[in-house]
Amino acid sequence: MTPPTWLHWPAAGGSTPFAPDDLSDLVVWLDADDTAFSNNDPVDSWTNKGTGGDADQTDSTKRPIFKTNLLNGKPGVDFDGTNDHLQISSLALDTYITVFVVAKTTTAKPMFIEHSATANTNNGFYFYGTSGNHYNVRRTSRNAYVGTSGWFGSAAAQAALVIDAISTPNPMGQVYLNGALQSDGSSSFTNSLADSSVTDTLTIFSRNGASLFSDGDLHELIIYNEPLAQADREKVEGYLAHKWGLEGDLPNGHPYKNAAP
Ligand SMILES: [Ca+2]
Repeated sequence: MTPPTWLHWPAAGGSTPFAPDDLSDLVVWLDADDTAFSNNDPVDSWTNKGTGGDADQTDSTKRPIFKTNLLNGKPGVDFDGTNDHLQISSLALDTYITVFVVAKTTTAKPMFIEHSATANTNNGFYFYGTSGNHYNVRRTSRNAYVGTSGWFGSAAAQAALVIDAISTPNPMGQVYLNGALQSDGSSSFTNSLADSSVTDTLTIFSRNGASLFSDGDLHELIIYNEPLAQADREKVEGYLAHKWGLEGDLPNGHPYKNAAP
């Protein structure tokens, strides 16, 4: 027999706890804590829980390695810094997007995520750490941002919860580290941009699979095809921080400092 509907739980419309797909326009969601891989498996294809395609590597020598215990007892995908990378082909991204990364990479070969190979001269996007202790976010030649120093500190590697919101047109872009705003977009890039869509390859932990290979661990990558409002951005920050044991790094006063959303 069919049980009475009042026994069903949770109630329709409720969503507790928060998950990234509670928000619309989720195009990329790679979650190392939700895969079918076993320890030391080469990652040939990382399932994308967003609407875009999976993150693949057809060359067996260029596959990162899944590890079950890399960050506070939780899994991650370990890139070798030599040639490992993953790619999502034919991914459509708008001009204004929001990117979240939970990663730990070395200062010598820091995190690099790129949509199209020539992001500094066309409508592409890239987001990377530089050897000068900075993060750089760029969306076309007219819309750039260089983060303040100190992102990596002096340690060789650092767990990071990173957010980049590309938003209209003032500020041109923002980068957050562990829920704290680092800086708004460069004032030297003041042209407003239409929110147009570009379809290209998203390369993860390398520049176009040809140079600047990141050395370290990726735990979660989330991209929304819109600039998230503050309240939504903070939910994702809180979700990621508590999931990966990084909530102690959230600033005091963050709405999800003490409990996950
Ligand atoms: Ca390799």
